[in-house]
Amino acid sequence: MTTKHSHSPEEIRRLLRVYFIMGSPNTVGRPPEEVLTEAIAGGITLFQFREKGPGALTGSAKRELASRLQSICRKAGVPFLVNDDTALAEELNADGVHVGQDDEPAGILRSRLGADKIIGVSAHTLEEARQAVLDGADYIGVGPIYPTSSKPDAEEACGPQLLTDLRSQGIQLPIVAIGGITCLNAAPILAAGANGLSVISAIAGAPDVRQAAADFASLASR
Ligand code: TZP
Ligand code: ICP
Ligand code: MG
Repeated sequence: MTTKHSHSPEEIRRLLRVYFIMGSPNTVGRPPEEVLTEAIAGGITLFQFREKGPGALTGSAKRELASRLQSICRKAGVPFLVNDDTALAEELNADGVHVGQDDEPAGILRSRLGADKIIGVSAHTLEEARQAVLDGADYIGVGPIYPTSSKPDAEEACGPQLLTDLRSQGIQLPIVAIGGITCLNAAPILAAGANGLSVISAIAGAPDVRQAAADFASLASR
């Protein structure tokens, strides 16, 4: 059997603990560079550039923002992933990508990007989770756990129960939970078997971004 990924599951589980996702539509009037810098100071472990939604940048403006955010991550030693736009990820030599079920299949991405890139896939069912394992994904993103307003086309909230189910049916791949997560509702998610918390609005929209990230970091490293 060939090794499909070079990051160990232990390393991936550690990176998933506080997985911050952001694009310019998520920062409520503040420069994304500033918000990312504060989130890093608070202790985020992984970053995903997701430039989607009302007013999202495209073309060179998107690429330039991505490149600035990538530099901020690189200086801090926080891996930089790109959502969906695998061409942009390749152009920037990003640390990895996160794709949904309607995007390029993870198995094809794995062959193209190589073993050392981090590949994450959204999964909503046991079957999708099993396929992600076969495709050589490093982790799956499971959700929305709770209702969210950050993704208008999100599926119905699944609750922490889906995490319990995936674990009890033998899925051992690192899992990050997503969707409507706050510090107040995160405990049952971790108890149900998620390795980390993926968050947009509870960090990007927080009155004190650094403190919000730090609060998640202390929850997730327990
Ligand atoms: N995928 C499922 S829910 C979601 C995405 C991208 C949005 C998560 O955002 P928030 O603000 O943390 O609920
Ligand atoms: N999970 C993660 C980690 N990122 C996403 N963009 C998503 C699900 C939809
Ligand atoms: Mg997608």
